Amino acid sequence: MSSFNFSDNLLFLCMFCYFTLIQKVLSHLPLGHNCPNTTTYTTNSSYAANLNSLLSNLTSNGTGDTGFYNFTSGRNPPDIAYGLFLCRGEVTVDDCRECVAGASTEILGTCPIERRSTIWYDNCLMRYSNESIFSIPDMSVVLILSNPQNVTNQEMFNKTLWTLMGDIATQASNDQSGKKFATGEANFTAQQQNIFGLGQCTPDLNNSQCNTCLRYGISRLPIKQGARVLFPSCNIRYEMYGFFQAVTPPAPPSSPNSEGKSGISSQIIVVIVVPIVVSLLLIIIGFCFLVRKAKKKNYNTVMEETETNDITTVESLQYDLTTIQVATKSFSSENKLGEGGFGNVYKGTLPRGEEVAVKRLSRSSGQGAKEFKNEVVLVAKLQHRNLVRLLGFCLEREEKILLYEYVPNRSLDYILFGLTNLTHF
Ligand SMILES: *[C@@H]1O[C@H](CO)[C@@H](O)[C@H](O)[C@H]1NC(C)=O
Ligand SMILES: *[C@@H]1O[C@H](CO)[C@@H](O)[C@H](O)[C@H]1NC(C)=O
Ligand SMILES: *[C@@H]1O[C@H](CO)[C@@H](O)[C@H](O)[C@H]1NC(C)=O
Ligand SMILES: *[C@@H]1O[C@H](CO)[C@@H](O)[C@H](O)[C@H]1NC(C)=O
Ligand SMILES: *[C@@H]1O[C@H](CO)[C@@H](O)[C@H](O)[C@H]1NC(C)=O
Ligand SMILES: *[C@@H]1O[C@H](CO)[C@@H](O)[C@H](O)[C@H]1NC(C)=O
Ligand SMILES: *[C@@H]1O[C@H](CO)[C@@H](O)[C@H](O)[C@H]1NC(C)=O
Ligand SMILES: *[C@@H]1O[C@H](CO)[C@@H](O)[C@H](O)[C@H]1NC(C)=O
Ligand SMILES: *[C@@H]1O[C@H](CO)[C@@H](O)[C@H](O)[C@H]1NC(C)=O
Ligand SMILES: CC(=O)N[C@H]1CO[C@H](CO)[C@@H](O)[C@@H]1O
Repeated sequence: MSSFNFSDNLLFLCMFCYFTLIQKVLSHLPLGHNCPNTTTYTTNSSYAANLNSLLSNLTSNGTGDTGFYNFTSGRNPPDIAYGLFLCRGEVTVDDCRECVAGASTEILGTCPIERRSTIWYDNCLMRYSNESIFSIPDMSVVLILSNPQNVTNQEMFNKTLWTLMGDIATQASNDQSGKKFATGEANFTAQQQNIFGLGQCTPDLNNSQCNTCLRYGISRLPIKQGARVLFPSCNIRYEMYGFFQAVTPPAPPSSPNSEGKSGISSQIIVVIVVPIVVSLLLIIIGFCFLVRKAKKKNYNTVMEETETNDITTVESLQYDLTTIQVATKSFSSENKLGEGGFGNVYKGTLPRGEEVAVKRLSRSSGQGAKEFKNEVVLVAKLQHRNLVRLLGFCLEREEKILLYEYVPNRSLDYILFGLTNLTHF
């Protein structure tokens, strides 16, 4: 039995073509940023000069093994720039440095004239201000990201989650290593799944400030299959998989079916069918996009208000590269299902046992990370029962990866039939 057939490959190919039409190159993607436009400076002011020197000092000192560094640039009060970065507790020195370097350029691109800015990444946080920000807990803005999937037994899940996150808050705020960082894991017996949690404060906060910040974050946590709450001074996160590097997720079960390696069988079919299917898909996806726009109020747009000014909420379809590497046994040839001009497809098993098809786009693709992500979110929302479901994506270290539902036996007819059906929805 072929475990992965032509039509699946074709669909990946088409999705990919669609992405390439719209996108350009970018590398690492911020989770969010905040910079109130009420605090602007002019580009030839001495604040600007101090800020530049601050950012280059932060970047050049991004090797500290605590993953945290604060710096003050300038002497004359109105123009002093205060800044810091914080890397996620367990990321390597290299990843930290890379993230900080990226952040220091991105933050000036995103917030070119604001005196006070914060930018959040998966691996790090960077912020600066014209007012001292050290040893002062700042929860004035919050970025909340959550997985759109609901949990089954919400009440029980919440109970387990609160216990776990409470322990993490206590641990992180009393962290003897000075990092103010803790991770933890709890069994959610109702689903026989583990919940993995993380909490971290900027280490300039004292224990009680850190604890207060983390607990405020916990009170803002959405109850979903994963969520993050990010403040300038602390952040918390939980997922149903081991997303931090300190914990290795359970080894994927040994996969016996590695025989189905034949992907595209006939070049002629490709030449004829691909353009047809691509155009069909483009038309249909474009159509769906219009439909979606028209029916927008039926989709839960995830913007939320807080008592403070700015808040952004984004649905998190993003998977960690580590998770995907574990799922595919580091893209082993044993897990390979097929290959095409745009990249290879692997079978993977997520920590919770879910089987997925992992499309690893080739590096030369010239994709725009931001557009890539937007499109993924869009396509994921346009799920249709006859289309291979897009589950998520990964954008990390030059990797662009799409995760699809794993469907062992699906014929081209089935997909074509599904597509024609789609026009009636
Ligand atoms: C600041 O942003 C708000 C909304 O985000 C906008 O209405 C306002 O015009 C902006 N002000 C300036 C000076 O750009
Ligand atoms: C920081 O900038 C804001 C807006 O420009 C200003 O109102 C505030 O007084 C400044 N703070 C200091 C300490 O200079
Ligand atoms: C730069 O500074 C000069 C004087 O210091 C000022 O006249 C000029 O308007 C400034 N330019 C900008 C773009 O702020
Ligand atoms: C660090 O900041 C100081 C001023 O505070 C500046 O003189 C120096 O050039 C900066 N270092 C780098 C690498 O930019
Ligand atoms: C870093 O922050 C501490 C307070 O937490 C402060 O005492 C120190 O001066 C800061 N360092 C720099 C270089 O600004
Ligand atoms: C999650 O549950 C809420 C109601 O509690 C519902 O409105 C929403 O559609 C559900 N979302 C998903 C993705 O199932
Ligand atoms: C979760 O539990 C906490 C404490 O038990 C409670 O304060 C909170 O409202 C609960 N959240 C939800 C969504 O049920
Ligand atoms: C979760 O349960 C499994 C077996 O049921 C056990 O091996 C594991 O240690 C438990 N983990 C925690 C954090 O309790
Ligand atoms: C932490 O800092 C706050 C404000 O700076 C202070 O009121 C509090 O006493 C400090 N707590 C400890 C345990 O040092
Ligand atoms: C504490 C520390 O390592 N500071 C260094 C930050 O970077 C500047 C410029 O490279 C050095 O001069 C500091 O010694």
